[in-house]
Amino acid sequence: MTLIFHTLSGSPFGWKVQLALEHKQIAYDLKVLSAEAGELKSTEFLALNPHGKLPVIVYDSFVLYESEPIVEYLEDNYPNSGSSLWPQDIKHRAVARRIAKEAESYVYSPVRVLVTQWLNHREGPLDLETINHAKHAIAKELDWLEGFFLNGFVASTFPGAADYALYPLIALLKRIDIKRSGQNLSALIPAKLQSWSHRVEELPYFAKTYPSHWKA
Ligand SMILES: N[C@@H](CCC(=O)N[C@@H](CS)C(=O)NCC(=O)O)C(=O)O
Repeated sequence: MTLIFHTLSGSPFGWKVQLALEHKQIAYDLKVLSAEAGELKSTEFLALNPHGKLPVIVYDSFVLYESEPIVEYLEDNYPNSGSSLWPQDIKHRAVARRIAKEAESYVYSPVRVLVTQWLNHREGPLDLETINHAKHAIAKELDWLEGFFLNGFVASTFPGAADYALYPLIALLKRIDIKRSGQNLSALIPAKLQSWSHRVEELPYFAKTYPSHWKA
C-alpha cells in the first residue's frame, strides 16, 4: 500500500509535507490538484477534506488533512524510516516546534498578503499600505527567528520539520522577486536565513519537491 499525497503546486503547506515525506524516505504517490480547474471543490475531494484545502494524505483507508498533524503522523507512523523530523534534545525539539508554529502563525499571513498582491494579482491598483505593513511584519519576525539558526538548521545541525515549515515561506518571497522585478523582498531575509535557505536548497531531495509550475 503506497501513501497518496495530494497537494497544490507552490502551496507552502504542501511543500512542507513533501519535504517531510522525502526526509523520512517514505514512498508516496504524488497527486497535484488544480484549484483553477475546481478540483478542490469536487465532491470526491470534499469527502477527503471538507474544508477543500490541501495538503491531504491517504494511506490505506486513513485520510488526514492539515499539514501539521500530517507531519506528526509521518514521524509517528514511520519511526524507523529516514531520520527524525525533530531534534533529539528535548529543549531543541521544543524550540524547533515553536519555530514551526511561529512560521505558520506570524510569517505565513503577511507572506500570503504579498502573494495575493503580487503573484495572484489580476487587476486594480496594489494596496501599498497593506504591502508595507506585511513587509514590516515579515522583517520583524525573520529578524527574531534568525537568532535560533545557530547550528546550521533550526535549533539543530540537521534539517527537520521546522526548516520545512519555514523554508517554503522564504521561497515565496524569492519567487515574488523573480516574478515582480524591483520588489527586492530578499532584502527582508537576514543573512543567516539567506545562508540557511541555500542549505535547504542543497538537500539531495530538494529539487524533487520544487513546485512544478515554478520550473517553467
Ligand atoms: N492549515 C492548513 C492550511 C491549508 C491551506 O490553506 N492550503 C491552501 C494552499 S496553501 C489551499 O488549499 N487553498 C485552496 C483554497 O483555499 O481554495 C494546513 O496546514 O494544511
